[in-house]
Amino acid sequence: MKTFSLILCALFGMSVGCGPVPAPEILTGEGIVEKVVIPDRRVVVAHEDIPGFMDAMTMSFEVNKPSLLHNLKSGDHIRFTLERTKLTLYLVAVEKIAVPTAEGKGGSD
Ligand SMILES: [Cu+2]
Repeated sequence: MKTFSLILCALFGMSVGCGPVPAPEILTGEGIVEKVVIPDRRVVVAHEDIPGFMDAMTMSFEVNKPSLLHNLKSGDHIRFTLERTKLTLYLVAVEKIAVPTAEGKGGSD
């Protein structure tokens, strides 16, 4: 099968276990921000299932750019993008998503 895999490498030149630096796998998920830890470049997220990767859980993600954390706070509902390699897992993009609140009365602060 080695030959077969080499042929795939030649044809596609990507992550079939041949290149020195395999392309990262891109995954997306959704969740609720529990905590933002700026000094550690981390955000703790209660995330939903990430199909093919993880079940729903609360965990900490390292971001590749600290600026990704600037607009986040506890309670934000987010959609995020992860870049995963054999050795690393980084959160590389995040956007807030609006969540319709069941009891939203447009409260006045
Ligand atoms: Cu997880």
